[in-house]
Amino acid sequence: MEKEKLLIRPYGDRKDDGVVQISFVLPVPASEQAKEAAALVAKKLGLSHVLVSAMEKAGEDYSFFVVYGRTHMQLDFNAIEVPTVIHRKHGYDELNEVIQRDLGRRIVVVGACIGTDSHTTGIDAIMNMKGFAGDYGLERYPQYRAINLGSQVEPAALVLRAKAEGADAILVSKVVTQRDVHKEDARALIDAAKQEGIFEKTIFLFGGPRVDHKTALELGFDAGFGPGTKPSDVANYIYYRILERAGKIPLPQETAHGTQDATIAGASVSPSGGPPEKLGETL
Ligand code: B12
Repeated sequence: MEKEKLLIRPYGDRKDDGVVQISFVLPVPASEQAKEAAALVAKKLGLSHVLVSAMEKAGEDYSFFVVYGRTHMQLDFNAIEVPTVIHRKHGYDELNEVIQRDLGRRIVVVGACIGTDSHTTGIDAIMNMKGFAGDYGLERYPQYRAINLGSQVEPAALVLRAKAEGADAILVSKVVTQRDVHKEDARALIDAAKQEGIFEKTIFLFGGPRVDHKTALELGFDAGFGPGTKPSDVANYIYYRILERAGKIPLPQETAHGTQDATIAGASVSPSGGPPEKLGETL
């Protein structure tokens, strides 16, 4: 069914005034000429009522600007569809119980922050015992065997370790995204997994502050997890993905593996416009 249009535009003071704030650096020293250049940048971006509200020196021969202006664009919010990771969710004890009941073994996961990226906090938040935001990490789950290789791990090395451990899932973290290095490394990992013959049978999770589910799917992963992800989301997702691959629960979306994914488009999950439904607390 065609959804009713919901036209929106940004606002700062009054609804629909179109006011936005942008900030950027210009490679010239701060001066009245530089300030005018900043205003021109905003106008060339299509803004009207431009106001340069701050100009600061940002190193030798560079200046930083904060500029206000009005945009006249609007968009139909209801026409936006974003693939979102949706999964059923059990509490900690219950998840351990259902894994034991349905799989009769521990789930093995191997994770790392790959490439030259030295940020360990993201992968640690998901895998380490302590976890994140009051949510236990995978190491804490008796039904998970979680092997965290840390940071600066070559994609091929992560794949080889996962293969040696017979991992159900590979957890990849990328925090640095300069020059799209996160995508480059993610592709290298998927290529290595294909070469080692474990692509089809392994679940691939991609996470990081600038990672989203859509990008992860495009790169050949099963799912993408961004900022605020809790380890319990990951623990539940992997369990359901294993069941699904075993044909135990039918779910709607195709993945790079040609199997159904535990993911559905957020927009169609929640036609009421409310938050996506987390299905039942119990099976
Ligand atoms: C702490 C930090 C560092 C520490 C890292 C310490 C450590 N042990 O990790 C140090 C000081 C070492 C560092 C170094 C650098 N940093 Co730094 N760093 C940060 C900082 C301040 C916080 C990052 C953080 O800890 N976040 C907290 C964690 C918990 O959040 P998260 O990573 O998003 O993880 C969550 C989700 O994304 C998700 N998730 C993440 N991974 C995964 C994986 C899976 C499988 C799943 C399911 C989920 C998941 O779950 C997590 C929990 O919800 C950020 C800026 C910021 N405020 O974000 C810059 C930042 C990330 N750093 C940055 C940069 C550029 C660097 C350096 C390259 C700087 C330099 N020129 O040397 C170096 C890295 C060098 C290298 N070889 O990698 C940039 C990255 C820019 C970009 N887009 O590429 C940032 C954004 C700062 C900035 N604004 O410029 N950094």
